[in-house]
Amino acid sequence: MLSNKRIFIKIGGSFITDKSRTDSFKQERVRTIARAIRGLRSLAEPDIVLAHGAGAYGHIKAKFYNAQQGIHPEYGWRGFYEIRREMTQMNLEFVKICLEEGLNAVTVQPSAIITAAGGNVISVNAAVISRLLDLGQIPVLHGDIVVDDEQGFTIASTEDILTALVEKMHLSSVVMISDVPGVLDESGEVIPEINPENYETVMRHLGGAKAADVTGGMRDKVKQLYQLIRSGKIKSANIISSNDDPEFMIEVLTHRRLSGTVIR
Ligand code: IP8
Repeated sequence: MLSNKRIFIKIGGSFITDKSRTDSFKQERVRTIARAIRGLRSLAEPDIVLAHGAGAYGHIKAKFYNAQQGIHPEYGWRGFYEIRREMTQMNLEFVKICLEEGLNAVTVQPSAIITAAGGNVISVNAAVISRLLDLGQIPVLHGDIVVDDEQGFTIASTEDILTALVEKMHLSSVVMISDVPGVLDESGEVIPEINPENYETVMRHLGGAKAADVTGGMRDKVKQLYQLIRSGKIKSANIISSNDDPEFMIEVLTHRRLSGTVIR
């Protein structure tokens, strides 16, 4: 059974879109995970904060407008508007499926509760997220473009948001659902555990992301999750993939079946 009661589940953007093509939302993948989460809630009733990456919707435009650096010398704020619109559209598709599958999912728009400075998230207002959890709802977050005190705007990845969020509220565990079955070693095998003994070696061989990804791909995820674990802010972190079977996902999420990479 679950050892933790408040889980942050991120569904990777590359898992639910094809990052090399715009408008490539993979509905059935979201549906499987939504069914698994509904099953999980009926079994163990954990609080869940659900999040999704930007995938093809945010990353392609973020790269084009160099949006991490803020106001563009030629395009000004256009990147901000377009990326906000893309993320709204993607999130709408995502939440629609969650609702169809019976999840009480409510979006909390990250750009309305987050500020950054110099490209780094500096504040998050977690009040509404906490309140929704207390009321038994599932807040939905996503990577976003956010206002930045120094450069107009910047990109906040889902992991940046998570890192800021744990300063404001208790989250016991994190599960990241990826397009790969876990963190892979040089020969393509899943690394079952990342801990202080092998962390440096793993980081050395983890490169950047495939396709358009402005927020650093797997290397950045492992780094941020490892820091959260080592600082004691979260107790467990898993990077897994999903198949088409919600029952399989429920077993993985309830730790009855081992899968992917655990970070300790
Ligand atoms: O997919 C990136 O979020 P991520 C957000 O969680 C944008 O890294 C808008 C590119």
